[in-house]
Amino acid sequence: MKKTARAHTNIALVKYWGKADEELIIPMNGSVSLTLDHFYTDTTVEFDPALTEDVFCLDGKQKHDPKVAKFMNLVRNLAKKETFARIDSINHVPTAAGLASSASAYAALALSATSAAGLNLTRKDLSRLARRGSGSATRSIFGGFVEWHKGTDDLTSFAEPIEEETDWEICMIAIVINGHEKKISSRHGMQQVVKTSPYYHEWVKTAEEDLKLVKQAIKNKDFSLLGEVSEASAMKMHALNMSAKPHFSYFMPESILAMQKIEELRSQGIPCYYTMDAGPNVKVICEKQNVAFIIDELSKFFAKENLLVANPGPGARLI
Ligand code: FM0
Repeated sequence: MKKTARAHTNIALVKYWGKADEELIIPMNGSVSLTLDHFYTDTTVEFDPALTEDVFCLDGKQKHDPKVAKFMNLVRNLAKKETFARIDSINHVPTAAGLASSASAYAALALSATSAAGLNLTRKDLSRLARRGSGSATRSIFGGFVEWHKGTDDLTSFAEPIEEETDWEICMIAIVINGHEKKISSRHGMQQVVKTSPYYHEWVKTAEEDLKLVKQAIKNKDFSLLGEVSEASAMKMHALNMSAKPHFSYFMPESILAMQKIEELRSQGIPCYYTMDAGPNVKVICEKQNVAFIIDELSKFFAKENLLVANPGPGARLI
């Protein structure tokens, strides 16, 4: 059977940064994210008895990715199946935006591969499975605001929607910054941080409070609380990177410029906050009514085509 699934990326408001179990991808702390509408991955899986190994194509180009093969073995184990599959993935992310994400990739693969294998997993079990591909994918099974419960093992570490269809007009503006920096994958970066940052246990401790506050902010539609906690969580994560041994950073000069501009707008009374992940792009958290003004201001410093607006998006689904 051939099945196609679509899953959207998500941006963490309270970040996941560090694993308690590398093999099962159990995080050190829980996280909360917003699934976005504009950036997504479509993945088609077809099992074919004629194949002697999995064939994976990303955006039309064949790739050798041992992580994908490993993930497909999990699906085969669940389905008690030995057949290999053809996997075709298309990333719908503006070219060179640097926002392509393992979150949408493994959420789409979890749904398409299990469906093509004849399994009908609950969304909770899909979330647990997606987690084995990439931590952030755990959350992309669901739409809107999502919480990943860290759990303690494979059964208890899964995501759940907080508000899947929110009528809160929250937006993200991604400021695309094309850096030529040496890339440090999130997998490697967080590992280095857990092992060597002298501040790591404070991160884990304060994440608990951040989770509580961000959920309270979502419940009460308290934008400034949401923004403050999200911005602080991101900056704490980046501070961990700078305190690791050897230290590293995802900041580029333009990332800092972007963050300063957002702080300036905020001091002028425009509610907006920023977050950053394992790359130089800055994402602005704001409300719909302020998007046009913020874009106008940012376009004095950044090319308009590098300012991408996204709204809350849906969970993974078959198409
Ligand atoms: O999304 O090693 O999922 O909570 O984006 O594959 O589990 O790529 F950069 C911050 C995502 C990390 C925060 O890490 O790692 C977040 C981050 P994996 P991911």
